[in-house]
Amino acid sequence: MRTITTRIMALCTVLAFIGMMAAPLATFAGITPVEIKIRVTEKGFLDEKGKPYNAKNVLRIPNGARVTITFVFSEELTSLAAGDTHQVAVKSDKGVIGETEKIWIMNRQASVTFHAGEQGQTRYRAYCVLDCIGMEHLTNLLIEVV
Ligand SMILES: [Cu+2]
Repeated sequence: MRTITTRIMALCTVLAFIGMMAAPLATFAGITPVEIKIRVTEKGFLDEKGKPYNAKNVLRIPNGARVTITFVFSEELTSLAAGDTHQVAVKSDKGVIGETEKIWIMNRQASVTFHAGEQGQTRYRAYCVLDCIGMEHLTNLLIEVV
């Protein structure tokens, strides 16, 4: 009888241990990766509906998620900027965490992937690193971890 009790207790201990180990894993895996597309134009960074990102329209990303931001070259063909090239860097308070390839009419999109909130970061910003038409509107895409 005593042996059975001991075995049950041992089993409970093992199960409790597995539970403790599994809980953080489940939480981590439970956060769905986020994919966001952002249009890059001489007028600035726009969301998929064409609405500009600015101080009032901040891009929000969920804490802990693996985030991929795809920057899409979206200059109008009638504009001089159609011949332009952009390249977007993403920066946290600690420095640059990623940079896209160059995007232009023949290579229209490129992505940056990172973990939102890594190392306690609460915000990021993105900007074009090239001298382009409209560069003054491509200096400050605000990204907030929520
Ligand atoms: Cu640019």
